[in-house]
Amino acid sequence: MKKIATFFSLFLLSLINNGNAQNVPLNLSYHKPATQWEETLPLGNGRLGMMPDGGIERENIVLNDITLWSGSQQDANNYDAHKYLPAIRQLLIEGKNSEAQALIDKNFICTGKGSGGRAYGCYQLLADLQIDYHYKDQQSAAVNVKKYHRQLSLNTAVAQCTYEINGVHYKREYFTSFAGDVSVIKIIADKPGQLNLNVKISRPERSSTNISQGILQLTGQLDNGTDGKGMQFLAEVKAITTGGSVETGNNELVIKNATETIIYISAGTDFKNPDFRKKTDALLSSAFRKPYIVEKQQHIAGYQKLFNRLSLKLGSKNSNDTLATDQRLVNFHQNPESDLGLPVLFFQFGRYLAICSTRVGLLPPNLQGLWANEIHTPWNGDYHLDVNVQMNHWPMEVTNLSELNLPLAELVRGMVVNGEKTAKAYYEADGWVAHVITNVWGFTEPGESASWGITKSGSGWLCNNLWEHYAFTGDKNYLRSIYSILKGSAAFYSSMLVTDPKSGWLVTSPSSSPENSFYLPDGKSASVCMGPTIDNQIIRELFNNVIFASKTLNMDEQFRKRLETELKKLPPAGQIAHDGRLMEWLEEYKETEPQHRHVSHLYGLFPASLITPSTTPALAEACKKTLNVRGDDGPSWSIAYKILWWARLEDGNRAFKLLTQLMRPTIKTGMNYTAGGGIYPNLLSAGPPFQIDGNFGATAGIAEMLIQSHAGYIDLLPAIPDCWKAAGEVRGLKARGNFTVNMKWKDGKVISYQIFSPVSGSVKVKINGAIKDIRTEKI
Ligand code: FUC
Repeated sequence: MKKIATFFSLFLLSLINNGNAQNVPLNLSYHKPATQWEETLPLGNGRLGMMPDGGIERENIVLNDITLWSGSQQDANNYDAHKYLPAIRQLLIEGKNSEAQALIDKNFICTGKGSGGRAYGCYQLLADLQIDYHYKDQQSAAVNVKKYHRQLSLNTAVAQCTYEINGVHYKREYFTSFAGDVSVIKIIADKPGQLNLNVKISRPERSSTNISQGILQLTGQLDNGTDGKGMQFLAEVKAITTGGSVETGNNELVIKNATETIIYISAGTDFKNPDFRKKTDALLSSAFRKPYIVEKQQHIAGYQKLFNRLSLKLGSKNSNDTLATDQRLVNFHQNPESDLGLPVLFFQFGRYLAICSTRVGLLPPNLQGLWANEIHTPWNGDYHLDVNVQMNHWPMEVTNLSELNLPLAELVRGMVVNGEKTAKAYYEADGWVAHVITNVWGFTEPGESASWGITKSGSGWLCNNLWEHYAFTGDKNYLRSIYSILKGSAAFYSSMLVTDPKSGWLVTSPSSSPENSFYLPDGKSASVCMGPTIDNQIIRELFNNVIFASKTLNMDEQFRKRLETELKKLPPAGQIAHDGRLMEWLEEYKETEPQHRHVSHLYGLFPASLITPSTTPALAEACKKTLNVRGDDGPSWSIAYKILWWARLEDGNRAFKLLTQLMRPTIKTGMNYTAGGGIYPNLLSAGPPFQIDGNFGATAGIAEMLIQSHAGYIDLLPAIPDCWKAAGEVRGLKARGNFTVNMKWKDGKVISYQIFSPVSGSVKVKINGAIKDIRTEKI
């Protein structure tokens, strides 16, 4: 009976999978094992990550758990800071920015060491799993490897590695299960008794391993920054075999003469999960009781529920997909128009990474998603609030992964209590604020250096992400649930704005334009200023959103009126400098680094829609000039942002040029702030080092070339480059207002389309240059 039920459920699953099948196979493939971490294949199920290198004699597999953070909750607010606020503001009014900056460094930053402190913590790798493979004749094995192939299927979220040695075919299959919440590795030989291997687990520090009842365990506790007793973690490894045996050796599993083995890895931490040991045990034991094929099918079905919502095809055939991916990257770099399949793969890889690096109820993707191979992940692997974590979420709505925005909303909700303390301590202000960085512990204080740490658009910018989920879904219950967060953020800005004596506008003070600096008339340089353009734009957008929300939810009339009055006194969405560029600051300062990677004052163009070519053409022109002077280089995230801006400026060819710039092959890992970017052989994006925002930003950028919906209508193919015009098809893009869009095009013209909505009605759509009222189809 049980067998029949299993068969039936497999049959049903196969029907579902086929029903949604993506017609294009989407594979990352390679003809050799990875030689550096940036060539390994990222697998993840929103919590657990695994990156196998496919080694033939020794394989290293980096394991991750997205919750594994050192540090702890701390109060780094300087409660005396507000006493210095009047003096800092006065210095800024007098044009003494560098003196104001010095005073901030002395009295107006966080207490302790900020992002460099043990309590702030960092995201870390969980462990390294090491598998040593022993072949009959080890020496000849190394030289007699044939038909080596390693791949990651984006259609199934399963990685594979196959090869042949001395007439034996070996196959490994890896996945981080979306069903059983464990990592699984199956290793098969096509001749009996050929598998001999040892499995070990380790991490560079703060852990111990042991074996109990055939289970290899790694346990430890990270530093919390105070008494050392921080987050606890556990990873368990168990192997089962067909034929042969599993023995336990010196802290290792020894598999002898097997034909097939399946390795299960279960892991957890005590982050909001005091019962983690029990849960880790339970996940492990239910995994190895389930037939492998069922686990795999359920995994694929769980993953495809999200992934299969969208398919994209450029051109009439997908060329070059039999080539190794690293070779494809090289070819694409030389001749970007020769492989229309690679941008599709790269686009879908961004969606894959989103699905794999976050899940509802858990954490948003950090600077590296959930993949880290070090104890000290670059920039602590944290959440940067001056573009990076926001960019990680830009593809979520438009590429039909809406619920993956919710973990960010929950992270933000968790920041509010400390953000209220920060608002009081520094500004004696209402509401809540976050500056430039946060972690899983709710850090909201200014950073440890005035030059970058005083930026205070972090909380307002996060509210844009929270808002977009509402704009795309129209979900009023969700709006109600985030209203107090938005209102608290608006209340902060509203109560801390000051009047700029020169212009009479209400502006922030002190603040900065993220990470950038300028020359003062006396030749000195400074970062700290009043009313940088990004603050003005963020506050304008936030106030408008809160006003709209309070009307929609029919509440808070008094507060709404206050914002309406203040809105009239805010600086405009942008000012144009004498050289025709958009001004980054209230004053026409000369920037110290004209090609700076941040172009924060174009926030109004994207993600906001305060500047558009049709409503504010002069400002849009000024944005173009700004971008031309800034240049097209930078870390991958900066290039990805430029794709989005050029897409909003409706220049598809320039957006495509930037995409090709972003997709330069690289293997560089040394930190570079200024130029370079690039894509590693495993398609992860480089700052360098690896930083995932470039992937997410590029996926959002490609979507923005195909569809836009910020100007009161849906625009089909607003910025399609010439080389994509011949033919294409996309199914499942989303537009604001909860519309789902399918379309086909030929020679740059939309030739068929369908717009779906949960309610029947009509919507304005710009098709081939004309805006029409289109009846929607009911989902
Ligand atoms: C921002 C950027 C850097 C880097 C860091 C993680 O501060 O300016 O380039 O991406 O975040």
